Amino acid sequence: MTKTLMRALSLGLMTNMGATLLPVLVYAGTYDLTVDKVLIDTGEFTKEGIGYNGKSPGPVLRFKEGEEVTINVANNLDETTSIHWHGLILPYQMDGVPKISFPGIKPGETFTYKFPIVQSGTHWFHSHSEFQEPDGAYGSIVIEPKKKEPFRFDRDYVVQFTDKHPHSGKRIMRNLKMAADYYNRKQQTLSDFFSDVKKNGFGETVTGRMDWGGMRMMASDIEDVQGFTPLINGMGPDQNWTGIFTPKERVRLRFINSSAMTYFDVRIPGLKMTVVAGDGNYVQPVTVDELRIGVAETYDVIVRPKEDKAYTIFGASMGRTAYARGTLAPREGMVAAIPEMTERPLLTMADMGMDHGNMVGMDHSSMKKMDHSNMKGMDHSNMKGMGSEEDAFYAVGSGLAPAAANGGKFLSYSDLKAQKPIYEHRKATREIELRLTGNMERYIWSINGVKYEDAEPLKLQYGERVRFKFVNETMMTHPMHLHGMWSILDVGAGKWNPAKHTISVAPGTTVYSETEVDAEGQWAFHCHLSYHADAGMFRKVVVEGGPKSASLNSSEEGVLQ
Ligand SMILES: [Cu+2]
Repeated sequence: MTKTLMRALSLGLMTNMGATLLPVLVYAGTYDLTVDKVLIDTGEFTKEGIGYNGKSPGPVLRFKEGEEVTINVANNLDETTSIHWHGLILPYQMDGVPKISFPGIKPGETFTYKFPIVQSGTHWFHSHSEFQEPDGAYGSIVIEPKKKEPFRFDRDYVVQFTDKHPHSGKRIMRNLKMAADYYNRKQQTLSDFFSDVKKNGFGETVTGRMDWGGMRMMASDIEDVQGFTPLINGMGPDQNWTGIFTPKERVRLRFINSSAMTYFDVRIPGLKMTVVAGDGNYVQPVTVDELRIGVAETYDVIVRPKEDKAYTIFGASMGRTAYARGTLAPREGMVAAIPEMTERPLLTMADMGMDHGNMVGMDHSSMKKMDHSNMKGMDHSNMKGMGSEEDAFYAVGSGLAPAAANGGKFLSYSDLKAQKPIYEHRKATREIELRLTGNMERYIWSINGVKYEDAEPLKLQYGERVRFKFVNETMMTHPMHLHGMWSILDVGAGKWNPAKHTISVAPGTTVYSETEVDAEGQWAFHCHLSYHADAGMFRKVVVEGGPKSASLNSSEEGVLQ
């Protein structure tokens, strides 16, 4: 593959405590990527897309913690491109967001990224220009740690999920703007209506329908872009990506969700998965039967297949309109049964924010200002709660609350505890409220009711610890991604709260994360659903007052992506 043209050990200089200059060895690697028009074949359809080094997904970039990387990115497209290194901590000029970090890479141009690798784990990279990412411009990153990993494994596979759509990203956005339900085929039908009447009675069903209409949403509106084929490492369900193992080996799977819009519920029937890392950071191991991976998140799991047989890696989309399928097998060509998808979830009144029993951070003070006047007579008692135990990161009674297909353990954010906290625990210096807002009918997505073009940058002070309060006032789940700095998710574990780069906020919930503002410059902060980000659920963040901030120009505004 492409990975390394030249790797060299170069000589660097480092000051040691006694002010003597001592030479130290610095590992430096040079990598070359081309950005190309490529052909994508999902097994169900073929389309033109965008990839790296002639393929989508692009290569797995393998770095070492402590390495100085030089990455030459040559743009062979006839439009501007960029690469954002998702989850990597680096100087903002290397972060790859056009108009925020740098001007972008023009057609025919080569841009050289150069930065130190200061972390380890599973990450990925993607274009931050236009709709190149949904069109296929992504790859994965595996960083080998300096120290021994805190768990054992014999094999190691990247398992990168994507949602390939026959339409180009541009066309999808045009269609969504024209009719927000353009791709939502699983709307409740008339026969659903009659079966609801049978179950719940006429009055309640009609009231329910009217409320849904008033919200401009359908109860089945969980995936606003349907009609895609889920891929694992670029392969559709029939193409069946396969990872080989020898029975009793410990296999590390690096799940990455590089989808434009799709959450996946991932399980491997017959195997338990031990989650050992989330978003590239080690967590205290937790063994589960199934997990939900939000768009842009990564999870590392260890599985131990003991039998000489094949196992299916099964990723059902959250709205159950499609599934990803791959295989773990002792030999090529072996297959296991493909399980049925569990029932498609329906949103409930709880997902509209009607339920008040919730809230992870225990702050009830700012429940959404919703108009409850038309809710009179609603009976909340028969709300469908799918999970057996409550997951604090879903509204009580939420139709989206996950449950393992085998009745076992489903991973919750509450299970994620840092293995070793990155920062000392301290009280946040201030709180910033970010209401996730939208108008589904016009396909406008925004933060605090203001879309990106109309918003002032969010200003943070270098050295402060900010507590973000995400209040989801929409009926969709939004994976919020802050660039350049960690988002320490408040799972109620104090100093053991896990550091993530992407925080999924379910409908009707309030979720808190804290950020140690330790990276000066200009950064992007946005929903990672491609079409929500483009529609305006996006902010520029400016970190002021850092050691080098005098040279920053925070006045340049730009429209995203
Ligand atoms: Cu969103």
